[in-house]
Amino acid sequence: MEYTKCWLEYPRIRSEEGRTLTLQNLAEGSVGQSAEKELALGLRGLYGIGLTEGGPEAAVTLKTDGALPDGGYVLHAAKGSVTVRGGGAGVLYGVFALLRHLQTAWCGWDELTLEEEKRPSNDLRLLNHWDNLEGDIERGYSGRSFFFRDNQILVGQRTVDYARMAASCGVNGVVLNNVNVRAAAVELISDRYYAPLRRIQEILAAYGIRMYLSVNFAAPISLGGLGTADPLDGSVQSWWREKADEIWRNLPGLGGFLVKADSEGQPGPHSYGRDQADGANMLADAIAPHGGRVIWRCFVYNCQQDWRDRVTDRARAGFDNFMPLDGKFRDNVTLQIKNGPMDFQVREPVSPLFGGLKHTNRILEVQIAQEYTGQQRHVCYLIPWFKEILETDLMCREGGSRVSSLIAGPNQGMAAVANTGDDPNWTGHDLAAANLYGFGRLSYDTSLTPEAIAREWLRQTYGRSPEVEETLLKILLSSWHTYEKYNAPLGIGWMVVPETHYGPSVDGYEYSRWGTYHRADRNGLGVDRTARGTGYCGQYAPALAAIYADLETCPEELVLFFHHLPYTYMLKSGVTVIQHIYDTHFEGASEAEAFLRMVEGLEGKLPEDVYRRMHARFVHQARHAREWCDVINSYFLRLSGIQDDKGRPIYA
Ligand code: GCV
Repeated sequence: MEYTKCWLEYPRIRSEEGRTLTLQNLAEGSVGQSAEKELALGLRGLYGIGLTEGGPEAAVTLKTDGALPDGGYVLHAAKGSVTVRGGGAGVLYGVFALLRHLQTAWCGWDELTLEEEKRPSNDLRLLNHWDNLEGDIERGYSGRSFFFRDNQILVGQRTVDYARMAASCGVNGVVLNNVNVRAAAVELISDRYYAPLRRIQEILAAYGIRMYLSVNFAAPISLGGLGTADPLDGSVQSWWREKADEIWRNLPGLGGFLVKADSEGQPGPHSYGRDQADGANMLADAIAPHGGRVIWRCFVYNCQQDWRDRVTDRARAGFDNFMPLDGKFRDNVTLQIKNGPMDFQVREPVSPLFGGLKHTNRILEVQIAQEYTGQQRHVCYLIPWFKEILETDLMCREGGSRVSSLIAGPNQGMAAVANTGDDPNWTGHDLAAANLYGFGRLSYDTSLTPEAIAREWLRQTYGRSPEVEETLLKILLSSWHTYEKYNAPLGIGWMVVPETHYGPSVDGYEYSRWGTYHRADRNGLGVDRTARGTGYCGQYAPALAAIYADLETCPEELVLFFHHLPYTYMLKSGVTVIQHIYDTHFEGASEAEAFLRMVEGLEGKLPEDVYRRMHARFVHQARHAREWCDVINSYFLRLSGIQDDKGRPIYA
């Protein structure tokens, strides 16, 4: 199927057809060759300029520089002469940066004047694919997998273009398969799949990307025929050691394993009375001789809760399970922690584990697959949200403890659950590609602003049209807040249809086993997570815990996450909780309607197929946002009996 190249289309800036530039390529290895290929592609597209081999006087020099850290680069451009020096993949990143600057400045080749030095903010910048071997994607909203189909591995030009896109925004690691490792996926670490996996690995490696695999903790049983997967059992340990030798013999350079253990039905060390460190360390020891890393997820909670039980609080689970183990993990283990304590809701506080852990490597896990944020049918540019998370100060260290600094440093970083599939535009909604691009850029450089990232992406994707750029920028930058307005109010989350996680269902999860409750009654709603309630607040450093526990200082957008409040409680914004619910839902729905009108103004200014795809999604979003508004407002009017003070239509 034909597909777009997203932001790597290289629309023509001006024609210099027939011109050639000399290139001296001193960049090493397959990454050096990719850097040259990408430069050639970019220059041909942007200007029609060709490249020819040159010597020391060449117009462009690419060079590996061992003094720079992996991924760092120095870029110098003046009067048509360009030098890019980089450490490891840095030379490739420098080339992509050069092409990006030419497009954002929208200037001729000779006109760019630039001195830029960059080092990645994060060591690990990972995409996690939840692709299944059968070809479906768990929580995938852009078609089917382009890695797997019918238990076969797909390798082709699309794999190469995927690697190009990922590298162009700074991604340096990719987990190919779903963390729920079932059926044939268990056999990814066997002879059945090594040969095609190696081909994918080589493609990724040429773009500075390490491949990782999700593995099943019980593989010694299902694959090895042992009677146990107990991490302290000698036969299990030697099975994994021998397996690791075999894996790395076949896939040298593999980054390591991603593991979801003791979570939502996946096996893990708890089944044997062992803790999470016992499990992670056993795997870490097996793969350490090969330089492998275990990325161990902290999404461990009781998904069989009784809704009648008001003491157990799912939000506490990550911290309660992992905090006592701080310092017990091997160096080649990194814990991967979801941004919030629940599960990728439109708004949550930052997980207290980021601040609590002092002696353990950490990765911040976010989700660009919009599971709870509109499933790539609603526009929801998530980079402002991720930026807010990175800037949150957890008040756990003298001199500042923003999340961005807590996850910086060796063997730490960021991971995103990917939003790609085999749709012709890769991400379902054309504008969802901004999340893919934006995650990479932000994880590479956490100082970037969401606006700067969006502008870069728009300019590279749609060329230079001020009207297109300003209109889509406005939509992107307000889209997360708009989505939040018509969703569950004030941080409480979870008012979605169970299973699909799409569309409003206020009580969908209220009487279920998932530990996700809003506790609404005729007087009020919210969960008391202060010391009087579940005590979750106490998992933060004392200064921050005090801020959340006090209604005077608790950030308003999270107030129902931390407190149970009457509908008549007066918020600092000057309206009651119930009036806030009505107002924001009406606002959200009319903003979605306004998005549609704005996009309609772009007819004839965007490529026709892009316009058609986008328009259909905005029509749906406007209608669906109205549905959200009406369901939520009607539910709370019926329950509270309190009228909207503006008298708008609500279906009592
Ligand atoms: C891959 C949520 C999703 C699941 C997902 C899980 C996880 O519960 O709904 O589909 O499983 O998170 O992050 O492991």
